[in-house]
Amino acid sequence: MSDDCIFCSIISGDIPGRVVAETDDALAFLDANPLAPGHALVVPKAHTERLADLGADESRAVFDLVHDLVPDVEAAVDADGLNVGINDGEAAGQEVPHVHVHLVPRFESDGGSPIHAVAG
Ligand code: D5M
Repeated sequence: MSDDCIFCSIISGDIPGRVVAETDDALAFLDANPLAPGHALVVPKAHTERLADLGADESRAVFDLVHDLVPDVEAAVDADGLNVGINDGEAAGQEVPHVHVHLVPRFESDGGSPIHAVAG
C-alpha cells in the first residue's frame, strides 16, 4: 500500500472504484477514462510500480485474472475483440505508477487499428 497511489486507494476502499472482479491478490475495475465501453484495468493488490518488480505469485494472480476476464468483458459489451496492454514505465506512457493491465474492448465498427500505447 502506497499512501499517494490512486490504485492503492481503490484497493483499500478509500476512494470508490467500479470493481468488476476480485481475487486474493488482484483487483479489476473500470477505467475512469475509458477508450471504449467496458475498458477495465487489472491490478495487483500489492503496490508495485513496474512489471519486472512483480513477484511470481502476484504476476500469476494478475494474469490469471486477465485471462478469466477477457471473455467476460468481451461478452458484457458485446465486443468483437480486445486489446490487452500494459504501459510499463513513464517512457511507455505509464501515468499511474502501479502495475495495471488494460482490457480495451474492440468492435468491428471501430476500424480494427492496432494500438501502440494504451491511453485512457
Ligand atoms: O493508464 C492509467 C489509467 O488509469 C488511465 O486509463 C486512466 C485510469 N485511471 C486513473 N485514475 C483512475 C481512477 N481513479 N479510477 C479508474 N481508473 C483511473 P496508464 O497506462 O498509466 O497511462
